[in-house]
Amino acid sequence: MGLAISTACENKQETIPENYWPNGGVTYEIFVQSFYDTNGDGIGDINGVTAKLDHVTELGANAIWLMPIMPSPSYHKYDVTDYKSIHSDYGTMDDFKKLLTEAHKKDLKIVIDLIINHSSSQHPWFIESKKGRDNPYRDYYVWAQKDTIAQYIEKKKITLDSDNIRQWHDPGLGEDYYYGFFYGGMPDLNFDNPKVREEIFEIGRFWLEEVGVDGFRLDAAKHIYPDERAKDNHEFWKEFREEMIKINPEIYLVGEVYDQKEVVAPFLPGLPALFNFDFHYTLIEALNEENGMILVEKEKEVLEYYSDITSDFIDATISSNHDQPRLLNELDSDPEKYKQAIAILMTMPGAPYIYYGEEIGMLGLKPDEQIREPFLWEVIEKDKGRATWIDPIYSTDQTVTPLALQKDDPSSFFNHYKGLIKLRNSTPALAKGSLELPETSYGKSVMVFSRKLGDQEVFVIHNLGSQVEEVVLPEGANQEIFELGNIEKTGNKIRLEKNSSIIWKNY
Ligand SMILES: [Ca+2]
Repeated sequence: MGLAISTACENKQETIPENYWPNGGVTYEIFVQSFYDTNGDGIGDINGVTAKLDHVTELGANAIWLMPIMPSPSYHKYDVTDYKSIHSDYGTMDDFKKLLTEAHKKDLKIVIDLIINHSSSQHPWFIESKKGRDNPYRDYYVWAQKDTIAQYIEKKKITLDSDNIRQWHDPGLGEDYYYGFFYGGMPDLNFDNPKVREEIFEIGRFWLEEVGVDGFRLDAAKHIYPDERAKDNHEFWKEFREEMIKINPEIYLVGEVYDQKEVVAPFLPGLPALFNFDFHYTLIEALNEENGMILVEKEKEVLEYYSDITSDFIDATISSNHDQPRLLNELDSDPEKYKQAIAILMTMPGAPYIYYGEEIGMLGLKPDEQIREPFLWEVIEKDKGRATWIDPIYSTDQTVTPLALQKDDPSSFFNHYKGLIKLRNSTPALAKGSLELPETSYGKSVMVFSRKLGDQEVFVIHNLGSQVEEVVLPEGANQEIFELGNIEKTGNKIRLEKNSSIIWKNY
């Protein structure tokens, strides 16, 4: 034991550890449609992502998650009509392959959204399936006779991630209804059919092997089978992972299981990374209720709960995403709370996700289109690539400072994000360390924890409140590495004003 410690001391790590991503790295989520338009049609495109890779590397992210890029009749593209090509609004497969090449040159990974729970009702499979009971594609979807599902047709309960009350839909062609969890335009695929499973595995192989993506974000992963068949869901994803590992042993799979940790955790053996929605909601609650320890305690609980199932997991923390109101709106549009929220995200365990536009403080509230507004690269007169497919309501030049201007302002959101990500990337204990809770108690609005990796320890204190808090310098805190807001230090006494934060390391 003594030997191990002294060896570690001699090799003090100050750089990013090997295999850093995806375990502790930062992923940047892009809605291509609103990102950067290169051909002047008003719609962001794949070439626009390629053109702006330097933005992602400057920010310090290690990977990009692209929201759906496949052909689809909807602007959001979560209902696919062709699983093996690129939406023509976004460009071509060649454009996409070029993006992969350029991203990989910059050591950026590319993860794409894969939507397999359902297809579009305009997918050729469904068009065939609707034709009748004898059609070879009939069993690609879930059909039932009206009489056998009578009690479900009138059901009234909605779930967390669908406003849809009735999951059975009448195609208007006779007695049979089809199942579509989200709505009638998204019929659920029938995973009891081995042919469907093989089609899906084949789609995965195509993107991994022939195209060369680094992984998938699996949409609606909880709904492959209905809720009462949870075990079948878990087993399906294990099988999917096994099939994908055959092509790329380092494949990254991150799943969307929109639920509490008890429901989320059993998916880990199949989906080693899962979004931590508890983190998102608790982060907002902690800041708005000025409750210092609620997030630390919740996160500790989640990590312990996950660890009981497997040690092989990635906690994909999120501060917001394309389905949530913009984070700044959730925090009363208070820039100090917002900056602290990011300081918290970047100092807590996990592999954080940043939703595009967050780094410049974009705004947005439901409906969903308005939380997916065009990125502001430059002041509008000079912004060559600004998307115009939608009129922004919340993120305009009057409310959001475009990126180009923020770059020159040391106190901008962009430089705040950039500074924190850099700190995280250069401090291994912050990226991959354990989460240690304090033994003593502090004021209600004080968040205190430390992160340990090997012999490195990082001490973090945030005052989430609007009132001044005083704390004592933690033992072992030798070198200050970050400060946010107004802080006064007198000897070992630290005085933290509203939404201020301070971080030290032991060496
Ligand atoms: Ca375009």
